[in-house]
Amino acid sequence: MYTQALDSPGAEPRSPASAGEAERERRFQERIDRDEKIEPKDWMPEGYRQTLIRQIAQHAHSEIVGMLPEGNWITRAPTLRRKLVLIAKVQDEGGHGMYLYSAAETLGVSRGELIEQLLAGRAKYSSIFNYPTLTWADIGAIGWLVDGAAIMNQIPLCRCSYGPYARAMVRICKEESFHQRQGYEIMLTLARGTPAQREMAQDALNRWWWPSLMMFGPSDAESVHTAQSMRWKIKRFSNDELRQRFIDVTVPQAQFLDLAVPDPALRWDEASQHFITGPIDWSEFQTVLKGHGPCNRERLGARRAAHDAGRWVREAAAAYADKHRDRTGGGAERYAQAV
Ligand code: FAQ
Repeated sequence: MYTQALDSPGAEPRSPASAGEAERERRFQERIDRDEKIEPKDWMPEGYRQTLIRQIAQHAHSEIVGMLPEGNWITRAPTLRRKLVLIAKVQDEGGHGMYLYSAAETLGVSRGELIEQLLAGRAKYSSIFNYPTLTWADIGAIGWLVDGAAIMNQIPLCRCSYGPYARAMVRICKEESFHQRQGYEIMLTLARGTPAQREMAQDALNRWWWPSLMMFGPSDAESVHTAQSMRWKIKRFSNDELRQRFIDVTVPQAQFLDLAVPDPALRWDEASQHFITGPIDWSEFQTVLKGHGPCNRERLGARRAAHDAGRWVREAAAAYADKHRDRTGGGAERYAQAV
């Protein structure tokens, strides 16, 4: 995707073209080291801008595609209360996508361009959303595990060096926290329910556990962007550090539910005070990233169909903007561009 425009991933910042450029990069890094926020109109190295566009766009796409697995259950939620909560959650995710596209736009890329990359299959979104939601318990497991992993990854992003991304993450994290609790509450209800409900909860944990661990990205040894992103304070922790934190808080939650984590090698290590898991099957992660996960085709197909179905709304908004441009001084036009 956009990374192709970058220097070789994980490499040192580009050798500056001039002494002036070197001086600007030095001052930029000093600002980062002082924990100052970088704002859209500030000078920034091209690699920093491109890294942020890549990460924020991938994050925005994940929120939008992430609406699909849960959206699948809105019509079949078991009670009116569950239905209301699920609709609100899925709507929140759409909102997160919108904030994030807006944050990316402050870096000089248009939302239309990013959406076109997604629909053309040239952009990444989180691997986790290429798995199917087979039963109602999957909605509980997504809230508990997927939102739980998302929070673990995203709380540090509230301190990201780029102001618009950091500020968007504050509200997103508050909402994700509610999402995580609603998921855990579904799991608790099922785990304390009938034997069939309990079995459904266990089956969902079996299927979502390993893909949730993969959400944090490749191991530190394989992660191409972490070192540079941490120097720029875009990322504050490595993929493995965040994955370990997630494991350490989630295993006791599974124990409270009296459900078994599907990992025979899982053990508590007294020396390090961490839960140690068995090996992650990274070949599965790579398969999903290459587009061959269980639902990759279905997800992109659904997004393309939604985009086509919404064409008349965009056209109507553009026509409205044209008609009222003079009267509103451009306000309606800005509205049309935003929808
Ligand atoms: N899936 O060098 P790294 C959510 C790619 S939101 C797909 O370690 P980086 C809310 C990575 O892009 C979930 N691709 O990369 C919700 C790179 O590819 P590239 C999304 C992945 O950027 C809940 C390559 O592998 N969250 O769940 C994945 O330093 C419920 C090398 O990796 C965010 O996007 C993956 N899992 O670290 C919604 C958070 N992992 O670009 C609905 C922001 C890695 O070179 C329902 N993003 N890759 O072609 C981040 O924190 C980082 O981008 C990481 C990856 C940690 C995801």
